[in-house]
Amino acid sequence: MTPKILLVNPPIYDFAAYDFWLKPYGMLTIAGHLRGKAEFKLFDYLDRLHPFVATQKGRQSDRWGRGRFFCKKIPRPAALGAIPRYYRRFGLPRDVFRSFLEQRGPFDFAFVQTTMTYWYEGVQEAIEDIRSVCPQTKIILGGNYVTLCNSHAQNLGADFLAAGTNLEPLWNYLGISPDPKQPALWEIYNKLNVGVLKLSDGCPFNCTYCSVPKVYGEFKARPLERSLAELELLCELGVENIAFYDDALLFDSELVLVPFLNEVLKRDTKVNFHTPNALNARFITRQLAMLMVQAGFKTFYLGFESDSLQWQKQTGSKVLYNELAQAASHLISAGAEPANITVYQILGHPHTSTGELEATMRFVNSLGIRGMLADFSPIPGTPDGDYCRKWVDMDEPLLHNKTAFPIILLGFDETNRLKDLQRKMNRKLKTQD
Ligand code: B12
Ligand code: SF4
Repeated sequence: MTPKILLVNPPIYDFAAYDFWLKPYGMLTIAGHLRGKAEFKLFDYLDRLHPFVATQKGRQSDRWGRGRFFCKKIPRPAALGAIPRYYRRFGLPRDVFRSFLEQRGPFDFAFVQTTMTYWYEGVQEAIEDIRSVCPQTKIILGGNYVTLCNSHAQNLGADFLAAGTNLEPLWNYLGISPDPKQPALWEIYNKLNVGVLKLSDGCPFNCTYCSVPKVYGEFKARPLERSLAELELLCELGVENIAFYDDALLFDSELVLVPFLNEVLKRDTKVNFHTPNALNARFITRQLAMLMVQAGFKTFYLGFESDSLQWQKQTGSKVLYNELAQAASHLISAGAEPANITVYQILGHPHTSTGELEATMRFVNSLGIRGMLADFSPIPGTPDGDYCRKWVDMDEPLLHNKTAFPIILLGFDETNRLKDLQRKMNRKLKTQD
């Protein structure tokens, strides 16, 4: 008999959350590998095209498909009690999920996506509801939280944890053999305007604040044919905006991104591409910038963190200030709108001084492009995350929260001052968003 599998993307409990092209891509990828071998149902609490959200005010998408989630204020959990900001639950209401379970259940398995380590409260809520309405269902968790906080995740009450990238134990548990040539299961959405692609896994760098090198190992390209089939599927479903979730989208571009984009142009595919997970400016040549703009890239997020050479050297030398300046100039000459080029600068990193951060902000501003403060989230198992045990209990994932950590390190007033300064600098650019 074909097994019945429920796919769940849980609600988010956090100080802030915004639909910045958020999709449960790991889970959809796994479900895609099982296409035709199971009967799937999806409940995505963060789906802003769900009929419930359509009835709410102010939830419409911007021109690139981003927007605000439905949310409710809730009390802060004890671990975050000292952070003076409102805490919220983002996503569809709990009773909408419970009636979905009553009407569509029972299920043999439930896959639950986990993402940020500090979002586990939403995962806990979803597990509780599945357990109470469909007690026979075997609950399977996978994704970042399970991989980085495995022993914590074991206490959440799931039946199976799919940690890391080796999926053999999962296929054995399900008793189904996968077809890895299949694209992600995007057709499970009733309505879709945003999609995600990932052309590669891993990253050749080894930044001291990042978990990717340890989790994914060496950089590897994904099969081009599968990515092109996935792009075609997304376009057939009416998707207009696609975000890349690659960690090193521009690495080995002659072998990975360039052939993909050449094919996009050859097929005359009309879609807007976005890079919320940051590009490495070092790899943006004049030619690559032109190809990206021509193929439909609309927003460019560049990972910079700091203009200090000392800081870069200490953390992995990802990118240097002159490389950022050159990339910005190539992108602008290629026709990218300066207002759509944004540079991430790390706020609340334990080795960055406030003076250094302000200098970085001024440098980025002098290039005529936008800066965005990327609040530092300490990640367990990374050198910088482990160093943060000096300030927080890293065994409590709520304390990896990106809003909380800079406040704990720098104080509330100083964090707000830096955020205001960034807003002022961006306003001065006199560019439109
Ligand atoms: C895309 C991405 C984002 C997106 C949002 C993604 C989302 N849907 O929410 C954006 C750009 C918005 C983002 C923002 C941030 N991110 Co981010 N992001 C990622 C990235 C690149 C992918 C996450 C993802 O979707 N993975 C799923 C897919 C793409 O992975 P996959 O390889 O196909 O999955 C395989 C397995 O893992 C498994 N699997 C995965 N999911 C599932 C689910 C099930 C059910 C099963 C069975 C299996 C399974 O199967 C797959 C096949 O092999 C990761 C790094 C990484 N490579 O994982 C960082 C990462 C999750 N982000 C991180 C960070 C630090 C951030 C920011 C804090 C950065 C900042 N300072 O602003 C913010 C936080 C945002 C917030 N609101 O709090 C950290 C984690 C932090 C933490 N404490 O958890 C990571 C790990 C990167 C890092 N530096 O180490 N991020
Ligand atoms: S370049 Fe980016 S993905 Fe790679 S290790 Fe550094 S922060 Fe992580």
